[in-house]
Amino acid sequence: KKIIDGMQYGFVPNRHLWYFEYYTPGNCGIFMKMNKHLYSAQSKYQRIDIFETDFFGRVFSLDGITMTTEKDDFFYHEMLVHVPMFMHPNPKKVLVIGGGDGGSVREVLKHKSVEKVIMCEIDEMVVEAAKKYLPVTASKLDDPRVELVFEDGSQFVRNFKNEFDVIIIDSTDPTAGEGGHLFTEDFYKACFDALKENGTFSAESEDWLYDGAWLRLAYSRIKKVFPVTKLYLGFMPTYPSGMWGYTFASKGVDPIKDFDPEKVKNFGEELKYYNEEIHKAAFALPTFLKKELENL
Ligand code: AAT
Repeated sequence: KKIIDGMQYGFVPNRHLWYFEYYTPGNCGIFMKMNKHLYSAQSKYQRIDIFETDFFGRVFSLDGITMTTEKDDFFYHEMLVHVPMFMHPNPKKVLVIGGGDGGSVREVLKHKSVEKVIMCEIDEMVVEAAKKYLPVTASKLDDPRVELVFEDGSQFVRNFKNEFDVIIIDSTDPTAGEGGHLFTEDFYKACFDALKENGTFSAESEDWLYDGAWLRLAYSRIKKVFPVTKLYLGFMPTYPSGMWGYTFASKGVDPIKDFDPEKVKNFGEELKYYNEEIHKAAFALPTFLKKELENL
């Protein structure tokens, strides 16, 4: 009886493959039972894997770190994208840096005002693999409003001054691949310069529990550059600790005082995570985190 129950829940270790991701500093992590390996390659920048699981659907990982799963991709992409998008009065031109799976671009294009999105992803092989094996996430990468650029985003953004309405940093961890370039003060300054006067910005900023040092560093560096800088949080089941940090920044717009909930209520496009209550709630921080940020 026990063995049959075990098999039903997948607890028989030797009849399938397992994926393990080790969290910083290496003594805990997440594991998933894999059904099938779909794609595996070593690009110039990183190892790319896409596989199928019963529970999370298709999973995309870089250097053994989970980037996207079909089950919870909307938790992350909706929070990263809609907070800065709704804080802009009329976003027309948007720059996404990283985000090769296409999830952020898909969310940006839900905003009808958008005329052009440039996605600058360093690794062309990620985009090719996503188009082939992650159709749900990559669904809008062929949209005519999208321009794909394959370059280091930290350099690319320096080509622009006063150009974008919204800039979104959908980058890998600072310790992985080429992600570190997207966590420097210099880079954030270049983003500031590339944004128009009422421009808004968001950046994935890691988690407090395992990667707190990076969260604090990202936040404090962005704060040095932008007059308005606010950390916000969202649930993200398949990222370390499940509580994910994002930083909102702007040249003046305040994400709470200047927020118009009616815009979200009347949006007309399907959103599964983000709504007007979540927008406000996401900026409420637990005491320990609030205190830490006050001292930065
Ligand atoms: N939306 C999926 C989530 C990601 S993917 C981040 C992407 O950033 C990767 O495809 C990677 O190739 C790209 N990238 C890394 N460095 C650069 C760079 N310097 N310029 C442009 N693109 C870059 C992020 C998940 C967060 C991790 C959670 N632990």
